[in-house]
Amino acid sequence: PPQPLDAGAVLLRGFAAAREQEWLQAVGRVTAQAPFRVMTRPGGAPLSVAMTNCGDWGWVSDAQRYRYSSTDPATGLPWPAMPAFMQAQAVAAAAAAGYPGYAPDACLMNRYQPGAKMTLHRDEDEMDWSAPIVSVSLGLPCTFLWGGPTRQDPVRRVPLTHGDVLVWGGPTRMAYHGVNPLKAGQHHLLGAQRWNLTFRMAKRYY
Ligand code: MD5
Ligand code: FE
Repeated sequence: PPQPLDAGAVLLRGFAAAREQEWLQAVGRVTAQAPFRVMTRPGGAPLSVAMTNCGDWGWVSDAQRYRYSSTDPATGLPWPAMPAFMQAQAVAAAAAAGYPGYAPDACLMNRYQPGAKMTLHRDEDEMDWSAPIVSVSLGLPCTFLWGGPTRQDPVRRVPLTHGDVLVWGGPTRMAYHGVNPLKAGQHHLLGAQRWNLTFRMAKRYY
């Protein structure tokens, strides 16, 4: 049985590795329609991670605020549909972690190149904070930072590698978390990149 990382948070090591080619194909289909792009954060500085989305809702940032949008601000078109394979795999991971009935309506896709990082934050733009988040890591390894309910809580360093899937629910859903700057390297499938796909229930109630 999978090991809990913390109350309600389960790390499924290698869960996505067996079907890596299908993951790559699905991401490729989405990014052909909605390419990875660097968004601006409130205030005006660029994020270091390039992002895109698929599904009914996409997480976007601009100089004003963070929000979920049903359309891609770059084109005004709806985000690409969530590929059935990705949706089914996210539902299977949630079920394996003890969360049946998962129904993600949003997938934020993050592309890290060497040096890109994500500073400590909480995911709080979703309507229902009780719905879990499923996070799939592909490509280069990273050091994930796993904190607690406040920014001041001590942080654990968790190595994440190609194919790892993390399911965050329950009391730790609102924990502070981040990603250390990506180290240079070459992955046999993705080259000098790490992709993280983050499935969420942005609008629907769980
Ligand atoms: C990443 N992305 O590796 C991480 C993985 C993001 C983000 O943090 O917001 O795009 S998702 C890890 C995550 C999500 C939701 C809750 C918690 C962790 N958590 O409670 O620790 O690009
Ligand atoms: Fe996050």
